[in-house]
Amino acid sequence: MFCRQCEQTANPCTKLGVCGKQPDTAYLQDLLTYALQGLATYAKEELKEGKLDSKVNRFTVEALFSTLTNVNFDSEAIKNFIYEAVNLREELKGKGIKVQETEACNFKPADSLEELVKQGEDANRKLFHSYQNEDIQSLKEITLYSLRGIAAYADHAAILGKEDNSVYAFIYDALDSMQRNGDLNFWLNMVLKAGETNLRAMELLDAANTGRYGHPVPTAVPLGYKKGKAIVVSGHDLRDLEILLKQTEGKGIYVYTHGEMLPCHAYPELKKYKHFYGHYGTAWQNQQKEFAQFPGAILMTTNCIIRPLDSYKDRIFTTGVVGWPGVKHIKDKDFTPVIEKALELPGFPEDKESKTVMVGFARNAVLGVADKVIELVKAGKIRHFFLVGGCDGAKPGRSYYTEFVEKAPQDTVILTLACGKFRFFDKELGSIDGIPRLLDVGQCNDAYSAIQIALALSKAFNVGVNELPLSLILSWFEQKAVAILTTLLYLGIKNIRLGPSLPAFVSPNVLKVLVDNFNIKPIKTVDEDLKEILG
Ligand code: FSO
Ligand code: SF4
Repeated sequence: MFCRQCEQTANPCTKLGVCGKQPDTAYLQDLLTYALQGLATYAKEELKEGKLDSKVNRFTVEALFSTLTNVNFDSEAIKNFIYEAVNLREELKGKGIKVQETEACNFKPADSLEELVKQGEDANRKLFHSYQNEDIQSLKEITLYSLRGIAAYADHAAILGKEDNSVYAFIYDALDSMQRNGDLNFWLNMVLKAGETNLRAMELLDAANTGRYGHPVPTAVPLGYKKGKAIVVSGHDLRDLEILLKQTEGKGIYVYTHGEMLPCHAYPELKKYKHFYGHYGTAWQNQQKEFAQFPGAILMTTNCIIRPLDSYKDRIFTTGVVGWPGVKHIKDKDFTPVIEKALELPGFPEDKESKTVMVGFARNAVLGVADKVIELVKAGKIRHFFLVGGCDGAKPGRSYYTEFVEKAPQDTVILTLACGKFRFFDKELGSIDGIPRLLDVGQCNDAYSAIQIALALSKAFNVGVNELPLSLILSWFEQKAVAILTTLLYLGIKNIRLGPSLPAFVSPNVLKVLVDNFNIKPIKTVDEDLKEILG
């Protein structure tokens, strides 16, 4: 196998993914990507004509989402996606659409899993080793990983009924182009187009979430628990959580969030459920320890799942595009097996009171106090804003982000989002004239909200975003973060500090372009970076 799509890669992962992905599954995911390229060639034309069945759009984003880091480790599930991609391609072909065919247009999947894996080895060569130029390869990979991130956002939005053909059109175009010869400029443009498309996908998701569940409102979330039966929900999917809350109502079960589900407590239409109690645990990479101690059932709605330990393998469930071999998958959103499991298990023996954390500072809440914030900036009471956000992970270098927040001066405000916040989410940072110094904007899926806050501030101060007293201190791990990064580049945002290490798929020349044009910098030490930013 050859995989270097995430931050924890062994650069590349070749024998077994650091994430736990087996070589066979990795090859099948490569084959799926290849099959999707063949499908895209036809879907692209059919969409242009306005004749494409929406099932192809939905299928494509789900299939791409399944190849994102820490989503689907189940070879059987990936195999089914491959067959379905080819079926859909043949269906479109049968309509007589004229296309300029590529090899992938005629790919025939083998019958056995073993043979498919062999075909996957070939697909891997095509995807990662058949290039003349490492810079074009680098840009193609940035595009592919962004597509996976865009697909994740588009899938979440579509689940709640928000779609836009421009997003699908780009996905098909990029997948199709990957098999053709584009020069460096072509691929540089493609990366920026990915950023533009991702902005649209995130906008759709923001509209979907706030349209259905209301705008998040500042909310205190308990980190303790209540005596009684329990289910913990992880991942990112608000709809799954809503369905589970409805199905558990009146059953004597408390529902808790884990990881990226924490911000769900701030949505009016979710927080209204009395048995939606609090937050359990921290970020994804701590799940083995935390789930082992949780006395109830566990539901994974999206990334990031890691190898379930035997101690909880029989009480963890997956749904949506998530999969782990041998773990019970809920297909139809009937969560009865999860509920029955929770009722069988002991639950928490007694209440545990503990501190609370504040969530719900998404764009509507923050912009609601914009006048006050602007006043405080003008009065010199707020000197600077930092957006300390992004993914968490296991590497020791990630303590930089905790230290950064601890050392940020008292007259600065920290905006945060995504699972990286668990390194400091329960710190008491105080407030500045009633404005909390730590503002949780939401999930990584809410990056759109943070962008809107920055754009509104730049309008209020009548300066460009790059001239605002705002610095972006980002941590990345997987492909949603890659997509967000391309969006920031598309918006012309400069001086981003990125860590804990730079992506392995960015070639030295591509990095130079990013540094020269956008002044992207790797994180240094907290003291050096703070000194450089604040002068
Ligand atoms: Fe974290 Fe995982 Fe949300 Fe990522 S849970 S690391 S960017 O997949 O999705 O922030
Ligand atoms: Fe390695 Fe990351 Fe790929 Fe997993 S997703 S195999 S850890 S590069």
